[in-house]
Order: sequence, then structure tokens, then C-alpha cells
Amino acid sequence: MSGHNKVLVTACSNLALVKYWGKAESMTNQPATGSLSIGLDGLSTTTELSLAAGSEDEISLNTIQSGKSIDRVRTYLDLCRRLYGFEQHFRAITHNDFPTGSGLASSASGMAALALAINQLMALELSAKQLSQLARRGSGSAARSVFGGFVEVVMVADAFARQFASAEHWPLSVVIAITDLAEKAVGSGEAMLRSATTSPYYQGWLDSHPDDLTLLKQAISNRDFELLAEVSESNCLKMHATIITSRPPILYWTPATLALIHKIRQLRAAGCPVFFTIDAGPQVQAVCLKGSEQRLEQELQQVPGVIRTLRSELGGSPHIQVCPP
Ligand code: 2P0
Repeated sequence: MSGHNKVLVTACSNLALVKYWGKAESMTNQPATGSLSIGLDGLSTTTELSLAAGSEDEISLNTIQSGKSIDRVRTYLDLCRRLYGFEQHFRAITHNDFPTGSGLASSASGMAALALAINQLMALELSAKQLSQLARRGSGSAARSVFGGFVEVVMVADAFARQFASAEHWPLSVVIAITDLAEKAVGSGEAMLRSATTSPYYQGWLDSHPDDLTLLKQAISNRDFELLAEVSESNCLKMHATIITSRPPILYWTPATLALIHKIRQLRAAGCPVFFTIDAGPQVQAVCLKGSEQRLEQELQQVPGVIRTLRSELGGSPHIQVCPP
């Protein structure tokens, strides 16, 4: 039975510094690796969820009502009905305040917002751990968007996320350089499968992953920026090495992606506390210590091929608003 007429949930995107890439089990979306991310306060999804009048889900995403991303939401709602034994259909109206489907983890904020909204609307009373498991079933990275700050995915049989440290522990800033706004040609799920089944480097990725997580946690606990930069860049390049060496190969980078990598390394060598990371797409995320973001953004805007930049602080705790019956 629904506890509310309508709920409004805002969840934020997140940026993995040690990344999830590969599935141990695709049916349940169980990841093959752990991961650790920072919540991005400036990139959010807002979902308004209520019960539909008829016997079909009514879904809109940024005013679009059909297509692959809508089908994915429909499938997820079917899964929720199966898991929790209710039959109601929903009206879900979703808006992203940042580019969708182009390597900025819109599925993370989107699926987290939906999981939180269903829990609230249907009065499921799930714990934070259960909510992250439910969000993970929609998208691996979404498990982390249930929390703000530094968030890790714990690798147990039914993997779940939990906060590793609060945003206040170490206030970092992120400048995102957009180099291509087109939807990516190969989605993350398909690309992960291709990496896992064809890249000769995939096993090395899996084998070296636990050490990366250990070092990253050490860097965060000690606020050791040099170590944070070294581990994050290395883990990102290892993930892309498995992607690039898939057969047929997948190359998410544009010439500007590579130019940004060089630029960020030059800036760090010149004393700017910054490092790069790149998700499954052509955009480059530059993570810096607070205070450097303004100069960094100006520098990255000068790199040829950069369309525009976005800025975010570390944060990203979800926000839930309910309209009582
Ligand atoms: C991550 N990414 O840890 C990694 C790094 C992209 C690169 O998780 O198939 O949309 O829905 O579980 O979460 C993007 O993939 O994949 C992702 P599914 P998801 O953030």
C-alpha cells in the first residue's frame, strides 16, 4: 500500500576514483570489482514518482517518452514489482540537470533516485544497505549515489555501498571538461562484457584491483593528495586499457580527451593540486583541492576541443520530499 501520493527525490551523480568495470553476474548486476567514488553535488537527477491512473507505467526522462533509456526504467520498475510483490504502475517524471548518456554517470543518479522514490512511495522501509542493493540492480554505479561523500562498494555476495568518509572529511572540487555531447556508441554494460570476454588485460585489471582500493582508502584517510592522484589516474588508465584492447576495440576518447590528460599532468607538475579521471566516455574529470578550481577551470576551457566545463563540489547526499496523502 502506498504511503504517499507523490514523492520528489533528488540524487546526485558520483565519480569513481577506483572504478567498477565488469560484472560477476549480469542477472543480478553483481559487480566483478569493488569501487570507491566521490558524490558530485553539482550533477543531479530529480524524479517525481506517483501511482499511474492506468495499468501501464508512464515514464518521461528530460521530456522524452520512448527509447532505450525509457525501456530501461520500465524493466527496472518490473523488477521492483517482482521483488516486492506489488502490482501498481507508476508515473515517473525525471529531469537531469547535466548531459545524459555521455559518460557522466546519469544512470547512477537516475537509478538511485528511482530506488529511493519507490521505497518512499510504496513504504517499503528498506535500510540504507538494502536501498543501495536495490539501486545496484538498476545500475552498478547507482548503489553509490544512495549516499554522499566518499562511498565504497563492499564486495560480498549481494554487493552494497556504504559511506567511507563524509564530504567534510576532505573537501575536494571537480571540474568536468566536456569534449563530446553525443550519446556514446557503446553503452557501459555492453562495453564491460566485451572487455571481460576479449581483452587480454582484463584479468590483470581484476587481479590488481584490490590493491588499488587499499591504497585509495589510505590516501583518503591520510588526506594524501599525491597518493590519491597516483592511484586514481593509474586505475582509470587500466580500465581504459581493457576497453581499448577489447575486440572489436572501443575508443571512448576524443583528441581533446588526450589533450586534457596532458594538460592536467602539466598543471600538476607546475604545482597545481589536480589529477584526471575518465569514465566510460570522452569527458575528462579533473579533481583538485579546494581553492584551485577557478584557475583550473579557466585553464581547461583553453584546451582545443573542450565544448564547455561543469563544476561540482564533493557532496551528493540524496534529498527526499514527500507529499502526504
Ligand atoms: C564506475 N562506470 O565505477 C564505472 C567507471 C563507468 C566507468 O559504473 O551496467 O551504468 O548499469 O551496472 O553503472 C558505468 O556503468 O553500468 C560505470 P551498469 P553503469 O562508475
